[in-house]
Amino acid sequence: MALEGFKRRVLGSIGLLKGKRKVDEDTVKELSKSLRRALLEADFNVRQAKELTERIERRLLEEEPRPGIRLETHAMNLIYSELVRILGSPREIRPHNQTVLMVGLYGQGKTTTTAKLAEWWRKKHSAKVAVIEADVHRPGAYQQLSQMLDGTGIEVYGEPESSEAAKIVRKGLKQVGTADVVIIDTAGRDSLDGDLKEELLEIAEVANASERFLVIDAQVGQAAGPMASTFHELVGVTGTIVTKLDGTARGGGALSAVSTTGAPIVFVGEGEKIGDFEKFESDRFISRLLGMGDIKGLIDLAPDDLDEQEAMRLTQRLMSGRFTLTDMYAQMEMMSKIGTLDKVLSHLPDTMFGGMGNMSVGQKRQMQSNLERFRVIMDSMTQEEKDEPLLLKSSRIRRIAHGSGCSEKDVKELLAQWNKSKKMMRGIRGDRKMRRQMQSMMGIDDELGLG
Ligand SMILES: Nc1nc2c(ncn2[C@@H]2O[C@H](COP(=O)(O)OP(=O)(O)OP(=O)(O)O)[C@@H](O)[C@H]2O)c(=O)[nH]1
Ligand SMILES: [Mg+2]
Repeated sequence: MALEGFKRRVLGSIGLLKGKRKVDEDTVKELSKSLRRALLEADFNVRQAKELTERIERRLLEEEPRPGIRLETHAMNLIYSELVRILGSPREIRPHNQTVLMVGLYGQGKTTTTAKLAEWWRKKHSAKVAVIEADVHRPGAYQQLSQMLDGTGIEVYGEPESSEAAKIVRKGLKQVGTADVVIIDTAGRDSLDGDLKEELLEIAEVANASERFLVIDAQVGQAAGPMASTFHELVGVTGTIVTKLDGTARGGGALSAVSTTGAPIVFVGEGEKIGDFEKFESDRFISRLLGMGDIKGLIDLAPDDLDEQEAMRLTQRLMSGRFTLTDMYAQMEMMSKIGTLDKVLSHLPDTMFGGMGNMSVGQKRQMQSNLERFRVIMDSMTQEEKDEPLLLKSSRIRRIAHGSGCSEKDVKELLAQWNKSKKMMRGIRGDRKMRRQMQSMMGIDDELGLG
């Protein structure tokens, strides 16, 4: 089932609670049934769907929503946390004494991921990593892998002329003997037919790998479960890597794969370049799946002195419609505390903040340098001026420019930016859908007086 469908169905199930102040058993049963249907259509296996919905049912009946939180939001949070639970806590895989076998269907990103993973462990863990190209079917596979790893110093073993994959692996393992980690890339399969099955089994036997990673394209929907189960029977999958999460797909097929194999997602691929690779975090993934944006990711970027509460308070204030220079200042301060804007924006839903998530790198850089300048200027303002920027006529502007060592033009630019930001915030406020999305992400309800 297309992922949009999954999200729609989940929202539809939750919709059954609309307008209710308390849960009743009938509604919960109905919700659970509808949710189970959604999960089954998303290729969850029957047992898993049953367990999941039973837990949600129980929690809905037993747990009171936090004060001020609507029942629907409460249910969404429960579903979210249960889905996260299914994906499990991410496994820590130490790059030491490991042989990793990469398997997966044709074109899913195995070769690219082999290179990414090798580089990840080399760079982040200073591990001595080697790779073996055991794909004897894709022309140029060895070259593709070597090219990606060019300049990293990672050893690439391959025999482009050979057609005997298992032999390559045997020789390769000997050759790279002293490496901490050896990663083996294998041939893609259209489907797992006889010969290829045979070949993979042979490779698996020779490799005797400590980890078998299933590489799966985020776009794979319905087919993911059965596909994963075939590979699982063959090699015993121990970890899942989801690729192409930089695209529009949200990666729901991966959930079915994980629920079939029980092998947690360990890493995700987010682009074609070797560095476009991240350790997997289940809560971010589910947020994305349910279209909630990566707000958790945003909060995670914050250092210790910036807690979730503060982030929420700010969001609330921004959405309240008041938007003084002080608010903009707080927003800037938070963003600069959190890190570079670039990092922040990449974690927001594309449409949020008037499409800021879509800004080009150049635009983002420009904004970053503006922010720094603005901050200096604002330090020369009185509190009253920051609260009521409309007070800032030419004599005050002159004074502030002088005090901050900037030009009057700079000060005017800041005011123009404030005007623009204010409009943008109004835009968000006026956009009901966006507002709701933001509020539900933050666990904020309409009743809290945001209207
Ligand atoms: N955007 C994006 N593209 C990716 C990602 N991972 C792989 N690709 C692209 O997907 C295509 C296929 O990737 P490969 O690594 O060759 O896939 P493969 O599974 O080795 O393919 P075969 O060897 O033919 O089975 C290439 O064009 C990659 O650049 C990713 O995370 N994001
Ligand atoms: Mg390949």
